[in-house]
Amino acid sequence: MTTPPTFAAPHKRIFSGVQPTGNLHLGNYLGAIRNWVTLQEGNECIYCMVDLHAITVQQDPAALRSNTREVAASLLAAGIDPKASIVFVQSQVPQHAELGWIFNCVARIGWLNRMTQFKEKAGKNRENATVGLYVYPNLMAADILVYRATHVPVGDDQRQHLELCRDIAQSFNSQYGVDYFPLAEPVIMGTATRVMSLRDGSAKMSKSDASDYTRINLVDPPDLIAQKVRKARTDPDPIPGDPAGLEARLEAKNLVGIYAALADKTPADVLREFDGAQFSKFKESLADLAIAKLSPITTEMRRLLADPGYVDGVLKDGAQRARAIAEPILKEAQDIVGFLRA
Ligand code: AQP
Repeated sequence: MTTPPTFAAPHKRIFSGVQPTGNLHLGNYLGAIRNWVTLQEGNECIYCMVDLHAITVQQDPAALRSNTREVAASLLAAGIDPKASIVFVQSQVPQHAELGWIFNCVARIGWLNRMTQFKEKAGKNRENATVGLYVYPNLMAADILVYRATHVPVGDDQRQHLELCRDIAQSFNSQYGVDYFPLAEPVIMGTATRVMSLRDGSAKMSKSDASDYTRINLVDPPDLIAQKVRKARTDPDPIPGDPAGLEARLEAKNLVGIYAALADKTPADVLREFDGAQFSKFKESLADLAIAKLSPITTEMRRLLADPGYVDGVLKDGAQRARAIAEPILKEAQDIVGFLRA
């Protein structure tokens, strides 16, 4: 019997991705990007525009290209430093898709059948969903493991996919008798916020929602932000003095949560400050705060987008650095699987 190869344990490395399916919104910012900026301090971070994931639902090619550049510009404008972190586009690093195929042959259909996001995104007409949407979590596992990343900042909505990534790593390791892929840990950020739609407190704020009034985009000018906040759905009751008063008031709770996240306060602090105020008054303060926090990002983003050559250059450099890490890892994985080397 041959002894299985041994590998040095992977060092701490953070990976996360965002779909270039539209303009980034306040949910992406408060739930993810803001934390990615913080994580750069003292960590090796890899941040990716996941265009292979984006095409699991139909995309207009020209829009996909411009959204990819815009999302990259938003990350840079929000404070992702392309010298400290690796920022790149998934399709420019083919090792993701190659490892993804190996994982298609490790993951089990039963595991994918349990993924709630597939059920939500496929909707009633599941037979008509793409195969790509179904195997999306296998590719997400490859995104993480092609760097042997150990930590992944994920929103609540992605937790189940990260669990699947751990199952795939464990199954690969045990199937081939190696200790190769790490079981990536979620990075729980104290300030991570789940931001809901401005029109429906039970649905998450989303890039692909048909109505633009459900979300605040990072590119929105101040007057549009103010208008969206003014039109946000609420109820007729005033602001309660403590969090118990927000139970079953989903839209009110969402707006208070957004204010708290933007102001770096707890919802309880915000409720104490606005106890008894009408929502019309609270919305004015919320709009002012959102404009103050987002305007510098929007301005920087517009500056960057006026120079697409710069953004493309950052992405090209990022893809080169990403490939330099991913290539030897994919080769090792292929050796483990038993592929004949070219
Ligand atoms: N509403 C949200 N609140 C908090 N965090 C959110 N994220 C997305 N929406 C919210 C987090 O942002 C990161 C990038 O997400 P994504 O673009 O890869 O995909 P998504 O979660 O599917 O985001 P969208 O906006 O809903 O896109 P579409 O409409 O294309 O599906 C992730 O960390 C996510 O948790």
